[in-house]
Amino acid sequence: MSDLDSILQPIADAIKKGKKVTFFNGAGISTSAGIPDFRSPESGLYANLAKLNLPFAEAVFDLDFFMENPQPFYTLASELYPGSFAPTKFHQMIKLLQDQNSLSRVYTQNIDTLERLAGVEDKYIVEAHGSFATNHCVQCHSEMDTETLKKDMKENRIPSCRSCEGYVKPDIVFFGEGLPKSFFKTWSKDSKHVEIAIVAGTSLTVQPFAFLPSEVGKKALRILINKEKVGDFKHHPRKSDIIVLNDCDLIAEKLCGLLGIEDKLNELYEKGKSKYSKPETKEELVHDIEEKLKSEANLKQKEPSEEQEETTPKKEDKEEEELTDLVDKLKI
Ligand code: CNA
Repeated sequence: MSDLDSILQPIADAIKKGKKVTFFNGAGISTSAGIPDFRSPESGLYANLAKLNLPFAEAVFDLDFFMENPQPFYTLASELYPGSFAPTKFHQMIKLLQDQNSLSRVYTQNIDTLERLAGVEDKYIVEAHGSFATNHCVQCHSEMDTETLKKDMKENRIPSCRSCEGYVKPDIVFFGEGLPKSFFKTWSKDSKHVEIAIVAGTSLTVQPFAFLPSEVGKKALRILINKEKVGDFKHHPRKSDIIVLNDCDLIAEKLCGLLGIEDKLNELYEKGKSKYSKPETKEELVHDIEEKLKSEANLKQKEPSEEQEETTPKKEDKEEEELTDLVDKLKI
């Protein structure tokens, strides 16, 4: 048994005994999907924002700054927008724990929706810092649907409100904004009942989220999976804490190995990768096109009946949509 396995064994044992896991996730669980975190010294967003000409790094997510100049946010958003990133092994581990009834809740600071894309159900997820799923005008608060927002972004326009012309912003929480009410409501119910707390890929610097691990009951088993010691694990460690300074995906592999679900993890991960990732090589591209042609051939075999034709979207529309997706993928 490797050193890592023996460090992780108590977690696997607790899960096998029926204890449930509550996750506290940060940007570090998504870096292997290709989404930079904020604070990693060389690869993080804050280290690479020079091109946006910001007065200070956090300005890109600052509400007052956005109201004056939304361009830097939208430049960044066009790079980070969900759709072309696949869930990581860590996300898929969460899904597997859900499937075996070992998941209690997922508190995430991430706005990339990768937990959802991995198949974690809505009832388990608390997106503490919001997500790109909905959008509102910062002036009159009218909602803008995501297709309209994406169309504006694609055509290099700052999405603006069709009623008052104010700037529209996806409902991710900026500095200067409050967290969703659901976050506080769910946490007030959950905090005393956490059995296993896995804190992963976060610098634990953004409040109030950063407080959560310190608020779990003394009987809870707390685990930090991160590249560095952070927050309560650094300043007020508990005797039973497990601290693993390592890569999130590697730890997901190891823990799933100890739980006997490593094959399932690899299978889910490969499936997710082929569904969401941009092709990186010619071979992957050819594979994507072959898959598309296969599914088109299947569609042709199952020509809809007249009755169905009235209710289902037009085939040409669907084909155009699929083709647009493919063209997006080709932009590598
Ligand atoms: P952060 O402050 O950038 O910290 C990330 C932490 O993860 C650091 O301590 C890193 O050392 C660690 N880390 C990075 N990669 C790995 C890895 N592969 N394995 C283990 N540890 C790793 O990010 P936080 O989430 O703590 O900060 C909160 C902000 C970041 C939230 O408001 C988010 O909205 C925001 N954010 C989200 C995303 C996303 O949705 N993917 C991306 C960038 C920023």
